Amino acid sequence: MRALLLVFCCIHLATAFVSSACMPRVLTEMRGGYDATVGTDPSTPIQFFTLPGCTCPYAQRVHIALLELLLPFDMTEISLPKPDWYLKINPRGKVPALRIPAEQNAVIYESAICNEFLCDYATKLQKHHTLMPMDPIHKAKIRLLNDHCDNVFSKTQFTYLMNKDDEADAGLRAEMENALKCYEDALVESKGPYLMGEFSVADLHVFPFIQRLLITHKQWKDYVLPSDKFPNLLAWHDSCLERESVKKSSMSKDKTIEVYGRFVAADYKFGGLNKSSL
Ligand SMILES: N[C@@H](CCC(=O)N[C@@H](CS)C(=O)NCC(=O)O)C(=O)O
Repeated sequence: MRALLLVFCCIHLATAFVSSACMPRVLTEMRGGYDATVGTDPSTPIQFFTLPGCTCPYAQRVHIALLELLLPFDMTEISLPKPDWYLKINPRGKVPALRIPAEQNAVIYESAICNEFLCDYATKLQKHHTLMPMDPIHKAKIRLLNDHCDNVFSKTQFTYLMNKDDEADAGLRAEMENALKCYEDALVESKGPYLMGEFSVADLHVFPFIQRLLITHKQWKDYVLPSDKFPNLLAWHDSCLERESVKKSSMSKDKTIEVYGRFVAADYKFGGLNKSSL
């Protein structure tokens, strides 16, 4: 009985330690009064720079990776217009970005590069979780899926969403479905539940975009992903939604509609034209 109690206490303490070590502190940027480039004790956890309210899909990729890899981090929310000091972190002025006090304050940006770094860093720290398989063919497949997301799929998604010419709608919808087929095919090949079988950087790279698609295209196009064409992709979306990392990094449905409502009203141009006044 005493041995059982001891095992129970050990499990409880271990769980409490892991969750407190991974609980991010949110350091909200206060204009003029705060500069995240100072105060860099090497024992400070990874600094993760994002937008407030989990609105950025690129930052969500990195947020999911940090949580999945159980890497302790502090989250700094950068409100727009971005403060000048932020250009010292990311000269491109975009989120996400990471700063690693334990590695001479190395700075990393671009979500795909941040996530490859985090996978390598977790291996270096001998964490037992990974989101990138060792096999070179599997790695290449993941990079191809991620390239497809950034250079093909996301553009079709936003072009269809923002289109206001009724005659062009069917063609743009078909282009988007054509681009989505790549994920349905990958899930058939992997036999699920995730794109490479196990949850990997391929899933967290595209998930934020498909999560937004399901909400915004229903709202403005009355479009739902057809279950006869995309049965595996719909099941994949639901499996991703059940993960704690996804729940913690997601903006709510109402917030999604509020944010995208502004984009739709303003004819915001996605896909490289992020310099809108919004
Ligand atoms: N290619 C970048 C895209 C990041 C990006 O566009 N982030 C947006 C927020 S969702 C941003 O910071 N936009 C501000 C700007 O372009 O000034 C990545 O993958 O990290």
